Amino acid sequence: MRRNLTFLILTVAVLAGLWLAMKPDTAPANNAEIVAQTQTVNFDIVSGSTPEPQIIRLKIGDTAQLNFVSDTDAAVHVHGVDMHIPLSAGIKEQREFVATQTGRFSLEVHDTEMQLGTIEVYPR
Ligand SMILES: [Cu+2]
Repeated sequence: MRRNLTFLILTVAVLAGLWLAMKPDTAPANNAEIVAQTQTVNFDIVSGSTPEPQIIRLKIGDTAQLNFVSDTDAAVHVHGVDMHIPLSAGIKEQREFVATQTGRFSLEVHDTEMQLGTIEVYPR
């Protein structure tokens, strides 16, 4: 009888230990994925170009804050959306690109046809 009781207590202890060790993580899921993000991207254009094209990765609903400074007058075009950004030498221009459709949108300096980068928009 006493042996049965010991066995029962041991069994319960082992099961309780297993449950504690294996219970699912109840911490809330990381919800950063579902919160829209804003990225700031700076383009310092010298003689119509930048050192290397930038890749900006967004998900639907995200925003890219685009900051431009050019040492010469220039015009930047974001292909695929109707965004033209005239730049005056030395004057900072800011534009918000809100990701409303998936795709790849290249940024180009029109006079020099230099690629400043590409905005890639992915589904959320
Ligand atoms: Cu263009």
